[in-house]
Amino acid sequence: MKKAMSLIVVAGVGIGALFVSTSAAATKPASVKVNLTEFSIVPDKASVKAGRVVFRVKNIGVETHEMVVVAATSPEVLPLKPDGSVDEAAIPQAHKYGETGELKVGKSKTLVIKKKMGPGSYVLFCNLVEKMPNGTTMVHFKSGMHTLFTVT
Ligand SMILES: [Cu+2]
Repeated sequence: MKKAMSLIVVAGVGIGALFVSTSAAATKPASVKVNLTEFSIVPDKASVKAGRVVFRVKNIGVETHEMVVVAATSPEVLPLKPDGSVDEAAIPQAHKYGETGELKVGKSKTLVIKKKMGPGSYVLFCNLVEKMPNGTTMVHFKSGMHTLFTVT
């Protein structure tokens, strides 16, 4: 009887250890480095496995930029404002995954996506609209500052 008890305890510890190591692997987020410049968004990998994702975003350009993450099949399907920037208010909350906010030249930000990213297509984009001294605007999204990102 005593022997049987200790066997059960050992088995229990074994299962516990297995569970801990499996869940640790599952919660370790995928890490993606992203460079922002005029006018492109360049991740160091085009896809990651589904789950937690962390974007390490750096502005290597000469102007302020940002990065917004939304679920979408392509940049072309995103709703636009008349000026050609993305109408973020028209994107369902469920499709929004986070954003860095404005990053000045040379600045970095670690964007931890709070929701798990499921398999599918996402668009990373900069939605800044600059007012130029001559009164015109420079719309970063319209200038091509977006890229498709895949979660498998
Ligand atoms: Cu930008």
